Amino acid sequence: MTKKHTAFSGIQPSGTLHIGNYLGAIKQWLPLQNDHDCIFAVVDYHAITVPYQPIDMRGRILDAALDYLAAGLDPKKVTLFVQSRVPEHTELAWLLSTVTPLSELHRMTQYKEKAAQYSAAINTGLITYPILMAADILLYNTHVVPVGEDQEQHVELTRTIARKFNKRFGETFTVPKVQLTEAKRVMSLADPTRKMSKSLGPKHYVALTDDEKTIRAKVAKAVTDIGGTPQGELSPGVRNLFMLLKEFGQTADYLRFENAHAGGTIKYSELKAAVADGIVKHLTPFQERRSALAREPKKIWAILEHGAERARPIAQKTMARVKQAMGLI
Ligand code: AQP
Repeated sequence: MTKKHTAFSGIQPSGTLHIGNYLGAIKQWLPLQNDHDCIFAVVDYHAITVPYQPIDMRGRILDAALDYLAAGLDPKKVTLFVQSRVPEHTELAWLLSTVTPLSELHRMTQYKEKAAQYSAAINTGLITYPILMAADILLYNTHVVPVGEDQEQHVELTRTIARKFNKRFGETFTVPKVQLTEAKRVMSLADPTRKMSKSLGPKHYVALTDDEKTIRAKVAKAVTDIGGTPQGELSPGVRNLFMLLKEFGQTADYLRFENAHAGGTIKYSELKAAVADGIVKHLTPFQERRSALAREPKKIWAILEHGAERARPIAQKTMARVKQAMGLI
């Protein structure tokens, strides 16, 4: 029997998950759980690289876990855990930092964006973040990393780190590959030239937990034509709405609006209504499952603890191999 390939991914408990996180990451985790060894983490150590309130953190971790489970991850099939419950993540990150060129970290787009966003509070963790992410991935002998496009550069760096380590200390790590979805970069509703992000603020995203009224209001206000779009091309906002319709709506509606756009008869208010209908229809059962799960927080913490117990021995085995390769044991 051939060994199953491993998939690893994570999401930061840095606020409400949104439809960008869902379409770019979580949606592709669902089929993977049937034919891969899946290890999915709530990466809390990553979330503390930007300002946050300690009192909120436990609740945010629980929220992220609820989102995973309500989206359809089956804890019997996948290993779900909180990153800080497996100390080998930070231990490996230190060892990997000794083979990671500092120049590579300075090149990372996410670092540059976050450093600009939090310019008054740039800490070292913000720049070493990709090394911790490489450790997250490499600890589990990961083959595929299903993420959104914004994380592609970090996975590329993980590959570089793995190759450098293998070259210097002998074959130790599996070199992982990134896996992207069709909706790999969902754009902000309020500023469609930027990626939909939790930290941009609520008007920029549709949260997985937004109620129908909020969803309709946010989509109705989505920016469409901003001028400067070349003739015959879709503006970033309209392209984003079409992508959302493709993901959440009916094919017949998509084709109808595509024709209307080509013929110059499209009404954006109608396009937005169809997009909102699709999102509401999709999120309603998700929110029902989430509410039911939220009634039993102890069960969710137990699932996460059980996941950490499953992850730990794999991580420990990798650490032993790494330390041996480096001459530390
Ligand atoms: N807009 C997006 N489109 C597609 N995929 C996305 N992802 C995030 N935004 C989009 C993917 O979701 C996964 C988890 O992301 P994360 O929470 O770990 O960090 P992030 O990429 O930094 O997400 P946010 O919303 O932008 O958070 P903040 O504002 O806190 O930084 C990843 O696979 C990511 O690619």
